[in-house]
Amino acid sequence: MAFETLQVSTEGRVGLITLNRPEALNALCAQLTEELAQVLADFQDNENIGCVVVTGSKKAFAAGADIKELQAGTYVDLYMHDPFAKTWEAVSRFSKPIIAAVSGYALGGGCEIAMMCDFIIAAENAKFGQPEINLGVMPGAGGTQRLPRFIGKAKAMELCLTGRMMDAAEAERAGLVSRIVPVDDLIEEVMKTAASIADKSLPVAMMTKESINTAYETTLAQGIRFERRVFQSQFTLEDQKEGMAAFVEKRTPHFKNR
Ligand code: DAK
Repeated sequence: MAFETLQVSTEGRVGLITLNRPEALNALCAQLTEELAQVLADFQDNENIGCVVVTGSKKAFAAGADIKELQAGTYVDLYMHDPFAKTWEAVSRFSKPIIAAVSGYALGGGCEIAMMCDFIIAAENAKFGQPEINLGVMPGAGGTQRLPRFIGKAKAMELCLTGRMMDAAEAERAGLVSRIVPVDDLIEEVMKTAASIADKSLPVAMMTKESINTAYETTLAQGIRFERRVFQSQFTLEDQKEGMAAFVEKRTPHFKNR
C-alpha cells in the first residue's frame, strides 16, 4: 500500500510506520492522520504482525497538529467532524503492542500520539513538550490527562502551563520514556525490542497490555481482580502449555498465538 505522508514497511512480524512530512517536521495534517488510522487498521487485521513501531525523522517525531490547517478551525467543525478522533482512537485502542521511537521534537499532538503508544524509546536528542498554550489553546488529545499520569502533576502542570520542552534525560527521569539510546541507533534498537515482543505469544502480549492499561482506569482492587481472571484464562491457551513445556524441556518455545 502506498501512502503519501507515511512510509510503511514490515520486518518479520514487526510493522514499521515512519511519519514522513519532512517539510513540516511531520506536523499531523488531516491526510497524515487519515493514513495513520488506515495503516493501523491494516496492521490490526494482519495476523502476521505482532508489534508495531511508530517513528519520525531524526529531527522530528512530530511537531504537533498542523497549525496551518488547524488555524481556521471552528468549534462546531471540530465538534461535528473532529478530524483527529479516528486517529487518536486508532492509536490508543490498537490492541497489539505499539512502540513510539522518538527522535527530535515530539510536541503537542506529537507528544500525545507518542503517549498513546505502549511505551516510548527516545533518542538522545528527543524533546517533548505541550506548547499549545503558546498558540492560545491547551492540549486536546490527552496531554492534560496522560501526561500527569506518567510524569506527575507538578511537571505536567509546568510543561502545559509554560509550554517549555523537556529533553530526553529529563523525560527518562520523569518516567515518560522507558530508555534513551544514541540517535543513530534508535531504529535498530527499537526494531530489536519490537521483534522480541513480536516473538512472544500475541494473545498473551495483548492481554498483558490490556491489563497494564486497566491499571490507569480502575481501582487497585478491581485491577487486581481483572489481572487474576485474565491470568487464569491464559491456562486455556496452547501457548501457555508450549511456554511451560519448553522451559521444562530446556528449549526455545514456539508460540502459535492461540
Ligand atoms: N504545524 C505546521 N507546520 C509546522 C509545525 C506545525 N505544528 N511545526 C513546524 N512546522 C513547519 C514550519 O512552519 C516550517 O515550515 P515553513 O514555514 O518553512 O514552510 C517547517 O515546519 C520547519 O519548522 P521551523 O522553521 O519552525 O523549524 P525550527 O527548527 O526553527 O523549529 C520547532 C522547530 C518544532 C521548535 C517549531 O517548528 C515549532 O515550534 N513548531 C510548532 C510546535 C507546536 O506548537 N506544536 C503544537 C501544535 S498544536 C485536536 C486535538 C489535539 C490537537 C489538535 C486538535 N482535536 C481534539 C480536534 C493538537 C494540537 C497541536 O499539536
